[in-house]
Amino acid sequence: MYTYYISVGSNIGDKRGYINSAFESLQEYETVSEVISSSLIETEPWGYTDQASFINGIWSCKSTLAPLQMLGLLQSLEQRAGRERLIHWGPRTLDLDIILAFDEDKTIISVCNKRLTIPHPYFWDRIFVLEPLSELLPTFTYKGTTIGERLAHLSLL
Ligand code: A4P
Ligand code: MG
Repeated sequence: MYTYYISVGSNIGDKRGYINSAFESLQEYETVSEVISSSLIETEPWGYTDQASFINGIWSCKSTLAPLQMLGLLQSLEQRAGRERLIHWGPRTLDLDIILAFDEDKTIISVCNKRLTIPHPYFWDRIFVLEPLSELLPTFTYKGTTIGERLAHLSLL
C-alpha cells in the first residue's frame, strides 16, 4: 500500500467544479482509499505568468497502485476534465501531479524516469503546493528543513 500526495490545479472555466468532480471520481476507484483534500486556495500564476489565477490544493490518498499506475489514473481524470496540453506551464482545466509518495513503512519513494519524477522536481519551491501540503503534513521535513520553515523562507523572497 502506498500513500500519495497529489497537487491539484485549475485555471480555466469552473475551476472548483473541475477539481471537485475529479475528487469524487477518485473516491470511486476500488484501488484507492482514504481520499482527503486540503482547503482549496486561489493563487497567482507561477512560471508562465500571463494567464488567469489558479485554484490549488492537495489531495492525499492510499492506494495499491504503483506510482506509474497512479500517474495513469490521474491522467485519465485530467482527460475527463477536457485537459489539452498546449503550453508548458500554461492554462489548464485540471492538472494533477504526484508530489510525494510513501511506502508502507512511511519511507519516501523516489522515482526518476521518462514519464515520472517523484518527489515532484519543483514542489519545494512552490508556495501554491507547500501551503496546502502543510495542512495535511504539518510536520513534514525535507532535506533537514521543516515545511513551515520553507514556507517562511519562500514568503520572504
Ligand atoms: N511527469 C513527470 N513527473 C510527474 C509527476 N510527479 N506528476 C510527467 C505528474 N506528472 C509527471 O506534464 C507533463 C508530463 O510530466 C506528464 O505527461 C508526466 O508524464 P503535463 O501536466 O502534461 O504538462 P506541463 O504543464 O508541461 O507540466 P506540469 O509538470 O504539469 O506543470 P507544472 O510544473 O505543474 O506547472 N501556478 C499556480 N499558481 N498554480 C499552478 O497550479 N501550475 C503550473 C503548471 C504553472 N503555474 C502554476 C500552476
Ligand atoms: Mg501535470
